[in-house]
Parts: sequence; C-alpha cells; structure tokens
Amino acid sequence: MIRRFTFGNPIPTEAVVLNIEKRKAVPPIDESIAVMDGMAEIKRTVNGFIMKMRDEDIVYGLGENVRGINKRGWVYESNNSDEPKHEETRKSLYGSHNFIVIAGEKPSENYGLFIDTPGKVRFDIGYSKYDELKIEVIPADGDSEDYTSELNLDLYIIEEDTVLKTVKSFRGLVGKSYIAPKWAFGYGQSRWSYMSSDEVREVVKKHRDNHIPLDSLYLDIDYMDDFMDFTTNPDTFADFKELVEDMRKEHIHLVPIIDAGVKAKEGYKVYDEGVQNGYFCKDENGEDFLVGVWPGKCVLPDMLNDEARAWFGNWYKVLLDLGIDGFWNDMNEPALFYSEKRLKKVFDEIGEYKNKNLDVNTFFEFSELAGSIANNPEDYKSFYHNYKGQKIRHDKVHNLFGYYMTRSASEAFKRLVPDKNILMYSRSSYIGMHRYAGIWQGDNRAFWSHLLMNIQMMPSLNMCGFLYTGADLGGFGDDTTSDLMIRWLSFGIFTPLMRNHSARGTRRQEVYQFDSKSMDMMSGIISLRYRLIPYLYDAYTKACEQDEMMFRPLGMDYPSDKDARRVEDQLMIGDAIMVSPVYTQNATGRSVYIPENMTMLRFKGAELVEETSLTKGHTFIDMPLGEVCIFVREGKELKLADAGAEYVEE
Ligand code: MIG
Repeated sequence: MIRRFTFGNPIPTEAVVLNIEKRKAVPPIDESIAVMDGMAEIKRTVNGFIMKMRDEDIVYGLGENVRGINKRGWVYESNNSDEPKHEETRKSLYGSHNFIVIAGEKPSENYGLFIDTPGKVRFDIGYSKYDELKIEVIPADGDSEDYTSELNLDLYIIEEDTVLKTVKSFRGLVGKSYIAPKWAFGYGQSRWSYMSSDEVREVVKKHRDNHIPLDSLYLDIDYMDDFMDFTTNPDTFADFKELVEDMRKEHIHLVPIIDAGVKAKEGYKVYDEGVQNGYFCKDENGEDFLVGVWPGKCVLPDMLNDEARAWFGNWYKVLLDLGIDGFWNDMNEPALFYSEKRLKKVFDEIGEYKNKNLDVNTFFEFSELAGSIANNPEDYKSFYHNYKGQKIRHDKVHNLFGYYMTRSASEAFKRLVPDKNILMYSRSSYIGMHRYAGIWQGDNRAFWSHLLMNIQMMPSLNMCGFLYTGADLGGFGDDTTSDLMIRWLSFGIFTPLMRNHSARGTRRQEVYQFDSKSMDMMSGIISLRYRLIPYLYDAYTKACEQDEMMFRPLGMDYPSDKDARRVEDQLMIGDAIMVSPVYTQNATGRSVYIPENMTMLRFKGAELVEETSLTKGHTFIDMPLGEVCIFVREGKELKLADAGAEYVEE
C-alpha cells in the first residue's frame, strides 16, 4: 500500500511514474500523519517529520552514503556534492536518494518513506536522540523567504508484509531501472588519464599480451581538446576514429567522459549555439553565469529546460558517429571550482590582508578565504534555471542537475540510435535517474575502509533503483597496494560495473603494473568474473525487470533470523548466492554467518578447487589472498561459464 501526502506546492522532480492519489487533507503541525502497523506513528513537525525507533529497528536506505547498511546513529543530508573525502563523518556524497525503510523485528513490521523534493533534506537517524528519527527540510542558509515552516514536498508512505516487498512496491512507484548492455559486465580499465591514443593502444595490448580479460578502456578528460565536451584532441588523439575501430576489432569498447561544464569560448560550437539559444544557466541579471571547471571559464547548460536538454543530448551524436557506445557523465552535481563573481570577491578580500601583520584570528580568516571558493553554497544561490516555464533559483532544484544531464544523454540515445543499447552512468544522481542510467560511486581512496563502504553501499543503492553500479576498484585517490587491489577485485567481480580507476599522480594500478605473483592472482580473479557473468547478468536483468534488489543484506532475506539481521559485511546476490568478502589487511580468513545450509565453492583464480557443505550457523573460513569463496543456497545452482574468456561474446 502506498499513501501520498502532498505538502505545499512541491517542485516536480519526475522521480515518480505512478500517479498515486493525494490524501485530501494533510495533518497540521504536531499531529499524527500515520500510525504504522505495530510500529511508531509518524508525526508532522514544523519543518518535517518525526518518529520513534525501537531498539531492534533497523533503518535501511539512503542510497549513496557513508557508513553501514543499518543507517542508525548518524545524520545524513541530501545535498549532491563533489566531495573526494568519503570520510565517515560526511553527510552527503554525489547523489540524493531520499528513501528509507524502517524494519522491526517481525517481518511485517516495516514501512518505507520517500521524501520527494529536489532541495536539501536532513535525516537524523538517532543522532540527536537515540530513539528518534527526524526528517527535516533544511532552510537555505541565511534565506528567509523560502524553506521556512512551509513544507513543499511529496511524502510517500509504503507498507507491505516484508522489507523486500516494501522496496519492490517503492520501485514500482519510481519505475523500471536502466539495463546496461552485457559487454558492460566485462572488466574495464580506467585512469585519469590516458594521454594519447598510443597510450590507449599500449594499455590494451598489455592486457591482451598477459591474457588479462578486458572489455572496456576508459577515456578521462585528456582525450578532449582543451577539455571541451564533444571534441577530441587533434594532436594526441588525431586518429580517434581509427582508434575506436581498431579497438573494436580487439573487442574493446572505448568509454569517454563528458563533463557538465561547457567551455565559454567563442568559436566553440557547443558554446556558440548555447549562447544563441539562451540554453545556459543565467545569473540574476539574465547574463550567462560563469563558473570555473576543468576547461577554465565555463557555462552550465540548463539541463532542466526541456529544449536545452534535448539540444545538449544531441551533441553526444558527435561521439556516437565515431563508433562510441558508452559514456560516463562527470562533475554534474554540478561541481564548481569557482564562480567568476566569487573569485573576484575573494581576490578583493584577500587584498585587504596584504602588508598586514596577521594575528591568530586574521590568519585563519585569510587562509579560509581561498578554501571557501570551491562548491560555495552562495554560488548555488546565484544562478537560475528555466524549469517548466518558470525561473527557479538553482539551490531549490540542486539535487536534480546530474539526473537531468544524464537524462539528456539517455533521451538522445533513444532518438539517435534507437536500436543500440548504450552504456551510460553518471556521478551525480537523484531517484528517477535510475530509469536512464547507472552511477559509479565517485572518488573513493585506496583505503581498506572504502572497500567495506563499497560493499555496504550496494544494497542501499539497489533499494533506490541503481543497479548498474560499482566503485573505483583499488581506490581512486592515493597509492593502492597489491593486497588491497586483490581483495577489492575479489569483491568487484560481483558488482555490475567492474572498473579499475585511479587518479593522476597515484601509483599506477593496471593489473600488469604489479609483481608477477600479484598480477597472476588479479588476472585469475578477473577470469573468474567472466565465468560468473551468465549468473550475474541474469540476476541483474531480472532485478531490473521485476523491481527487485540484486544485492541484499542478510536481514532482508532472513528477516526473522536475529543473527542474520545483524550482519553488515555479507551480501546475498541474485537468488542463489551469498558472498563474504575479506576487507581487512593481512587477514587470511574471516568469520562468516551461514544463514541456511549452503554449499561453499572455493575458487583459486578462475578454477573451482573445493566444494563443501556448511550448516547454518557461525563459522570461520580461510580465505587466503587470491582465493574467492561463494556460498550457494540449498536447492540453487550457480551457473558458471567455461574458463578462458578474455572478453564478453556479443
Ligand atoms: O575534478 O576527470 O570522479 O573519476 O577521474 C576531478 C577527472 C574530475 C572526478 C571523477 C574522476 C575523474 C576526475 N574527475
């Protein structure tokens, strides 16, 4: 059952596809909105909702966020941000996924909430008060005219017999997930940045020479001419078209990045056309709002304007025509290194400190000034969209930008190449975007804790419809190590997006860059991925088509099992298997909870070396580096492809 309460006049997000009838009256402040079956009641507050949690309740959800599968004990904010420090204390990452399920001890005691609004929402899940869940719409800083006591949002309350059914019902509300092509389940190699087509050829050759399976090679910003979208570098990638063709013969898909910021440069066609037609976001005076991102001075296409969106999407044709069939959209929170206005202001203010003797206070003021330039909240209040015929200030619809950019591409693919299934994933997102593309999990680091974060984020993203997803394997920032890479790959072989990506300046982490013993282990594990693809792709497409989760916490599959409910580091994948990845350095095994009698398959690289029956209960299992254990449910089968594939057969 889904109930919908509409408060005020919400800005439409297009997250939802079902038209659920609104409740006629919404309750006033302090009154009850709903009393849940055997559970707490939800009450309305001045700026949101409040409910009690019992000790046993688990709170699942919130998609892309830090911390565990059970979200209790922390406060999260939906505010899409370009934040490369995924520390435990982060409140927001790149996406806003305002869906949670509160699950009591009895399977029937659960309910889901979806807060549909494109602005900031705060979820205080027992952070201020242990047993209280408080949802607040956050007022924009220093802004009195909006976001006051007026609530403008749609609240959906979803109740079914079990958590899984509640999730399924929610997914029915927001529509079917995007299905990626099968080749996108092959292994992908990426790095910021491969600097020339020669380097691209070289990286591919090293994989092929060493028999490391590979299906895609990623092009980061340096394939472009001066970081201008929809161009290719005339010197370093002069043979772009030929490169794409040659790679295709090698069964390699090249996947270029597209950034949200368009270089403000006369003579650059994307810029000129956008200016002519008024397709860029404007400042309060109606001038194009200038920001700084990779290409230097840039403008932002108004992705929320239907016409501008269709126009921007058409530009992908340039690369489609060159034979490209996959893209990743970056910097679309949108990330702002600076705005022209803010930069000028900061320069002026910094000038005031010149020749002054800085004391302890002025020194910190001075040094904070430069640090305040990037992604400044004031900048997000300084430009406007033309959304459904209305002028809307950006901060009010901030969390939709990445969604609408990616939608522009996806809608264009349907017009331009209706018979092709193009790979598309984005960094920023909002629920609704899952119908158009997947996401990758952004700039993690070569930390063991970030491997655990990757594991824990999979089910919460799946709840929100993001099924094609994965993290940068090995870690994006900082220098990785061979053991971390091996363990990360050992989990990454299960995630739909399996991509090794790293930042410029860090240790090179292509598999062949490691010593031969490590390389062999990594290569063997990647080969195992290819043996798993039939099972994984089946499980994935089924989950997409049936509005289900491919990755589930044990507590969802075994809701009456107290021990299963507690597990935070094992996952059910599809209907047949469970995994229990190792995510601690130098561990040679780990404790595993077996929630029902299972068969353990042990692989050494791609080779099955052991089959053991395990009975329900807690056990310790040896898992040395280079070995992967997969647990198969009773009565189920894990279909394996033959070993030896080096790319996905199409
Ligand atoms: O400011 O394009 O998350 O994957 O390699 C950094 C360079 C911009 C951020 C992406 C990352 C990508 C990087 N980008």
